Amino acid sequence: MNAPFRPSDPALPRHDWTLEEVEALFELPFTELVFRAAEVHRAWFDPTELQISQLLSVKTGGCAENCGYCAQSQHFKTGLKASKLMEAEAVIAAAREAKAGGAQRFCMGAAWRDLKDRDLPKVAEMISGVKALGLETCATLGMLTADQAKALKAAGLDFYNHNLDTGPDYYDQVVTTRTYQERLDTLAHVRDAGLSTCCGGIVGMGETRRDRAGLLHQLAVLPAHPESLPINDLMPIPGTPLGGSEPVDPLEFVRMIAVARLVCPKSVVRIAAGREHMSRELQALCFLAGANSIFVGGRLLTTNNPEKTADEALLADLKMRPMGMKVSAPA
Ligand code: SAM
Ligand code: DTB
Ligand code: SF4
Repeated sequence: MNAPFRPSDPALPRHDWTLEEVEALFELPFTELVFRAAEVHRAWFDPTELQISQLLSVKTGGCAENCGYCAQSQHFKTGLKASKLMEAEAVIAAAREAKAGGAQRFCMGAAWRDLKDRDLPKVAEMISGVKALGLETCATLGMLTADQAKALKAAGLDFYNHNLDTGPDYYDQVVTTRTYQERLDTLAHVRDAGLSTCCGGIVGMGETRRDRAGLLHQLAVLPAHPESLPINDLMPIPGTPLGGSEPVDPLEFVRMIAVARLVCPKSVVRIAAGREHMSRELQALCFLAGANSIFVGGRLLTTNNPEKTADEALLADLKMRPMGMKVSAPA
């Protein structure tokens, strides 16, 4: 049998990318970049399909970290009301509703610097309850130890989200209460526990194109590319240091998606936060450039997301459908 790809095929995953190579992709003419990304997208995925996730903030606000973009940091006055960890039953009820609304994966987010062992039993109960509904499970709970990652896996967790957020050179402009290396360490525990990784970042925080390339380079040289790669367009939060950031050019956002697709060809690339302020045309261009996942439901963690009806109309108009759903036979 013939090998499906030549060794030099651009669709083959590589882990030896240099930062200069990633930067050079950003510099391609736009049409060339999007075309290349669309070709690679088709090598691994059906480009008419989208993975559908839904978020729930299971513990909101009061976080000890000082991430300059975040509504939930206790370092900034954002007017957000903090709340305690939700009861598992309420989380499972929300997941049931998300599933009925078409979500395939349910992602539980907590505003924690790190997971405390005392919270593990309740979190494990949520995860196993959501899993039992037949949903994929994802959690984002801050830093984990190796043992905590294993315990989450044993509870039925499929994905762990832990973003690198930006390139290593810009990181300390965004957050100073933790290091890049600490993020990488948690990602290693996640991989070692056999969990799938969800890891990406944010654009629109005043970073340069080199910083954006720096983030994607870091993801591309990980021992395993993240199974899920979320690209967030900053949701500016008044009261945070980055609340007044200049919005990033929408074409630059498309470039970010296309380069992510090229350097991590088998990753599911998500347009994560920011669709609320994106046109349908921009989203369609992102799907062409290799994005194949979205968050649905009118709410992300503390900010808004397009309403279900708007997304249903977008998918219908683009003739796209949820990943893995059978196309019905013509009558
Ligand atoms: N506390 C955990 C952590 O930081 O890993 C989990 C929750 S945190 C809110 C998850 C991710 O959401 C962040 O890493 C960041 O990439 C993204 N995020 C947070 N606030 C955002 C904003 N205002 N706009 C865009 N993305 C944001
Ligand atoms: C990710 O990359 N984006 C999501 C999820 N992973 C946890 C979070 C987006 C948060 C947007 C701002 C908010 O709603 O507070
Ligand atoms: Fe805390 Fe996560 Fe927000 Fe940073 S991004 S302040 S760690 S909730």
